[in-house]
Amino acid sequence: MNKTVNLQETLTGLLGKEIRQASNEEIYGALLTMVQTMAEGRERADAKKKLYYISAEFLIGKLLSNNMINLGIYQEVKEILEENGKNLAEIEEIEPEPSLGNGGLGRLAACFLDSIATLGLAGDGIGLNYHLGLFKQEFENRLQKETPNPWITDKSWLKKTDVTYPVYFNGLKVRARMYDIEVTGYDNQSNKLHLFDIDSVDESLVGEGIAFNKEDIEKNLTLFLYPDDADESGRLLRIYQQYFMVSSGAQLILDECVAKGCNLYDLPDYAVIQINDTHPTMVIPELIRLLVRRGLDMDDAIDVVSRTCAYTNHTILAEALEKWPVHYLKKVVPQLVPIIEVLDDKVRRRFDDERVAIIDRYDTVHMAHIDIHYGFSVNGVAALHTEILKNTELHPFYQIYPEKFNNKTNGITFRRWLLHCNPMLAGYIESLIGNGFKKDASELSKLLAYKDDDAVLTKLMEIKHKNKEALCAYLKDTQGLSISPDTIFDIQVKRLHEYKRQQLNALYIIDKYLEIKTGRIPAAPVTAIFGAKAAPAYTIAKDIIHLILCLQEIINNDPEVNNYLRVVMVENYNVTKAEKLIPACDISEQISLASKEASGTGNMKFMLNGAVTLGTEDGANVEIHEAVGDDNIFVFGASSEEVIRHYAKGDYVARDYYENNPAIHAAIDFITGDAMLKVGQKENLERLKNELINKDWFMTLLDFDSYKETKERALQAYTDEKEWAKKTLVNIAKAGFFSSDRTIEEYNRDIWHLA
Ligand code: 26Q
Repeated sequence: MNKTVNLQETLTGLLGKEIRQASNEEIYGALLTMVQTMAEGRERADAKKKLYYISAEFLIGKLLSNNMINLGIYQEVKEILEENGKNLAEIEEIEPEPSLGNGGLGRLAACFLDSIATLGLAGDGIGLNYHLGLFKQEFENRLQKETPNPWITDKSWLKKTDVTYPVYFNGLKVRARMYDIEVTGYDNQSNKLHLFDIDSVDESLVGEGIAFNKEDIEKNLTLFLYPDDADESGRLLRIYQQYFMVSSGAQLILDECVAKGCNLYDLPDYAVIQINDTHPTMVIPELIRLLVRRGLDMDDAIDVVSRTCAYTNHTILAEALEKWPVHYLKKVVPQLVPIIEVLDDKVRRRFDDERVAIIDRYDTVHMAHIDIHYGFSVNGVAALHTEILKNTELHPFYQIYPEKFNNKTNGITFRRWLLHCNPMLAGYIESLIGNGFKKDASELSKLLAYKDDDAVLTKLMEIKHKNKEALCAYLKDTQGLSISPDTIFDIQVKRLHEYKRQQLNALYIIDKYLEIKTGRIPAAPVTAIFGAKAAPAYTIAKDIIHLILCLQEIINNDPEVNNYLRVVMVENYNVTKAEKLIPACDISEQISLASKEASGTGNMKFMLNGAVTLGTEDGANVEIHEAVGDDNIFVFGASSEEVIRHYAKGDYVARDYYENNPAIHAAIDFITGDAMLKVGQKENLERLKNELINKDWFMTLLDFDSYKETKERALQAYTDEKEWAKKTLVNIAKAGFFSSDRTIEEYNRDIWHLA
């Protein structure tokens, strides 16, 4: 690494003037150029075999500070700026956040790239360069409104390359161009994130909100991340995007392997392709097609590809499993259809079982089934999730290919989720146990030695309080909200989905509000904080946002209540906001219906920053529970077995709970009561109430009593400050397992086998 660079001189040279004289924008631009040059100048793993992590999403977050940390220049740059009267935090604000992902799956891909580079492995990302990314969320009349989120500015981390590939759709040829973003590992090498795009995309296509002409492919192909798939043209565009990504990616992979001397029969010795959920699944038939064109016979091509591709499953929600009608594929990528038919035919010859077919009797292609039959590895993302895949969701496949199934419990990069977002805590930890934990996260367990050290416990609570103060200032600044750092910060931030059950948290808040109104004061004052985007076409999810925003209005303005309870809904929750919220959290809400959250990764980020989990036995919560023990987590709710049994029997009836449980009855009735109708929309609130009583597919009411009782215990526990600080310490000390460095080492050991 280029440690000899004189940073001050370099910066002044790039600016063409003294730092003191430059604007923040100019300094941002100069820093970006300097960091990019340093990253490019770093070594790259030069191994025979390389991993390609192909994903429709890479939620990378802002890059400036993170890259400076990974290059080892953060502190020095910060000091140079300070000496010149400049503030790095203000300069960071200038950088737009690339919103190239929806949530967990995309953020996981970004953490993985960081760890792959940090571990010195040869591995690049392949994805799409969405110009407007995921929509930006604005609140208008307490409703979510979507607007475009342009992030590509003059000064950008994206580097345009000369690498281009032709991609053929039915009757339309486009030219894919590759853009690169440097991925800097921590104190190690740099890798690349390759993002494909076409030159003809036209941002002026966007009309009201995020509406655009979905049929003009040459202008809209990489305009947005996941256009609405509520209508057929949206679904077709999704297939265009996916094929564009995998066809460009497959051409890149073959080119790179051939350049290294690979004869195509040996592809698995040169490349391993990790398929991030089913969005890139078409890479399998596309590679087969390309290999056949280059002279392999079909059976050999299928064999080679099957030994190159591995698949990760991230969800067990039926509606999120991708299935495409054959006629859609015929319309967009007819060249793949005969190949998919061959793949289906081979399966049907081997197995007389409709459940494992690729093309079902309704002529629908099951994308995951392609991955499982024609990949060599299938992994889930947390222990419980993998067990559910093996025993329930993918059971027929597990019976056929038990050796393909394996678990890789998710992880997070500690560089971003501790060193960068919580420098005070990171610095304090270093003063106690040295800096080994930055490269070997398991060293965090050395903190356990301080479990009964009053001075350490006090200091941990002081740091938390400072982070809460910073969050208060930020929320005041950005949303004009007044909250107190002397209340418990209870935080639920994640995508809005019924299975994640933000509505359960909201019902609790209503219940608490009603209790306070009758004079029952909580053990400690609480600030309930939410952050969540809802898919634009997901009506009930948007109704839940409306409910929370109405509660924020009513409760925060009620002088009888607002000293004990306040509600905050953070606008446009994204990576940047997560970095401010997570270090300030006391109670981490991980309350999905057991069996539905594949893993969760926010749960790990909160734990690492010293929050205590209030959660169900779902996803990686189960492993967090095992790590910290019963005393350092608050667990509630029905088990995954119970939930799966209810679904099998169809015996959960929400209305019974509504009718027989007075607290539930009152909370639900409140949704359409006078106070709410004064500030909210009748149509939305009635629809939500009706959904909870008559459907409640994710069993909110089943867990209400248990949630309430457990949350009361958590609030009570907080009042014993020393005991709470101990829980905080144990959570941090036990977080080492959830480093993505550990996850990536396991992927490499069991699946990738890179040198
Ligand atoms: C599918 C079909 C049509 C349109 C959209 C989609 C679609 C898009 C995005 C389906 C799923 C996703 C994203 C899924 C996701 O983020 N899953 C999360 O992955 C995390 C990383 O493994 C887990 O921690 C979370 O538990 C899981 O919900």
